Amino acid sequence: MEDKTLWWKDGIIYQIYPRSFSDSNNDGIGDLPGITARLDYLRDLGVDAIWLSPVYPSPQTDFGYDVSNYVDIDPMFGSLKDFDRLVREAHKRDIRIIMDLVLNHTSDEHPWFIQSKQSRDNPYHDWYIWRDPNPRGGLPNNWYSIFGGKAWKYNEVTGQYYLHLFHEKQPDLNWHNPQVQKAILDVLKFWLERGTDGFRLDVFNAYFKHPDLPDNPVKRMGLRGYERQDHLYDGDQPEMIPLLTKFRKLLDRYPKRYAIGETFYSTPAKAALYSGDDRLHAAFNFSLLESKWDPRQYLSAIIQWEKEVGDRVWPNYVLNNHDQPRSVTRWKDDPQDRRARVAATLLLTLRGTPYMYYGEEIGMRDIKVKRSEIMDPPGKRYWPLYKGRDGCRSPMQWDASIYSGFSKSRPWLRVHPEYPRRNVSSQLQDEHSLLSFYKRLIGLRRQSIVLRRGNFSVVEHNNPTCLVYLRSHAKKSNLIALNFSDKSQKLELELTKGTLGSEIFSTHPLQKTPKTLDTIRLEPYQAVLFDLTEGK
Ligand code: TEU
Ligand code: CA
Repeated sequence: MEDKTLWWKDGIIYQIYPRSFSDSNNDGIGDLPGITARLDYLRDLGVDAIWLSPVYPSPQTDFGYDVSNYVDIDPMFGSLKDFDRLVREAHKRDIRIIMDLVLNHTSDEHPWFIQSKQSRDNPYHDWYIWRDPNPRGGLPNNWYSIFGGKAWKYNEVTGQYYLHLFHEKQPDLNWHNPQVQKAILDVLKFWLERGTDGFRLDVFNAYFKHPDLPDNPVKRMGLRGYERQDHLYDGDQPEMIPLLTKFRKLLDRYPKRYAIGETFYSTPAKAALYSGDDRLHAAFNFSLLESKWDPRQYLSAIIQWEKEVGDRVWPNYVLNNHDQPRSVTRWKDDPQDRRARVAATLLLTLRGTPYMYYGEEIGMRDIKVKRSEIMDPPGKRYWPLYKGRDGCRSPMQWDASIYSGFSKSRPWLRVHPEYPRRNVSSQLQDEHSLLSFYKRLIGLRRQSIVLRRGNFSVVEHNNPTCLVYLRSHAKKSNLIALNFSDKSQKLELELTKGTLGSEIFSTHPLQKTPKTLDTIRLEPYQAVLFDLTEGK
């Protein structure tokens, strides 16, 4: 019997950026009823869970990552009733709902902070990180904000500075205060009781700062001040693990719940450290997202991750999210989505939970944003060296009608101009589209224990054009061969000499008859799966 509580091991998780997915009331901003109306699409695509970027009340300075109330829904997105309906309707379709919890900081408009800044003896004062000016009248230490400038903002009323690792409208919570911890555990409970299936924890490993707030060592060059420091004291403190254990104990009181952390300045080692039976189920490793279009880079990222997780931790893989340029835009030069297909095959045949980002399945590209149109705070600050994250957050391209069927009014960000050609509706009708490709691939993964649970092993090291690996489970194994180049390639593998293999999936027309795999010929950008089980 398969253990059904481990849905998150088998499942595919689809990230929705709610502002941009589907707008039900035509105010130009996506919302919860909009998402509910699209659930059949997501079920047919074959995803197992949706991660919703934040939908809580928020001044929207960082588009929801600045929360002013953790236990409600922003009217812009709907109501708690709409949320309950979304959960109900999703569950009917066997889709789970994962909420994004932004707990490193709140909005400065959160009632806790409004209290906190009133006076030094306000009961909420110690809920945030306050410091007197240093004796020479300057900032408490040398820390920077990731979004630009120093991490400290002066408050006249109390004569103190508060810490903000992100925007000054995102003050950092004081996790050393037990009352903060208790209040946040109550937030988790609130959503668990409402039937939420799990959480994505925003920059969780930054919650704790060293209690003495020492200066960070300064290092090499970098665009932002933040990048020119070694982050010894403003993240990854030892208090993190016991806190995660508390979170986990709470989650384990409810059946089948899951939590993944957004590892801030992630490395495979860090992501593995924070995951396990007594801490998070998973922590993000972004090494695929950070790899260049080179099979050796992808392979070494996978090998390193496999080594870190061993069989203690379950891996996860990400090609896209709301903070980085979309994969097809990063790779450039992919007019026929050939790279997109190779990468999709990789994502969906690796050992680990695949994460998808809305629109990835139709190959959405980033929009170009003019300076006057920039919405994202770090983009405003660093233009033109860094243009911010608006590019990957454009409205979902549903069909060829006005505003791509996302809304009947002008959306908050521009729709990508290629939407009349690239949209869900047209790709659903075309069996050769990227969307149809994703659906077939997801379908294959869903019914294959080898792909979902099998071991991973490398077949070819140091191949500059092809990525080749094996997935095996019990007596079954699949060989996966991906040609990253626009030339055909020939593989002569020790491992498959004299072995019979039958193609079970390919970007190219399937060769039905099994053949010996003494040499494997790959067409340009071909991705192919062989079943090695028969004929052995
Ligand atoms: O992101 C962490 C983060 O700061 C980076 O991914 C950042 O977006 C990148 O360096 C570009 O500046 C999380 C959320 O995913 C992000 O959307 C939020 O803005 C941030 O935390 C603050 O909550
Ligand atoms: Ca709306």
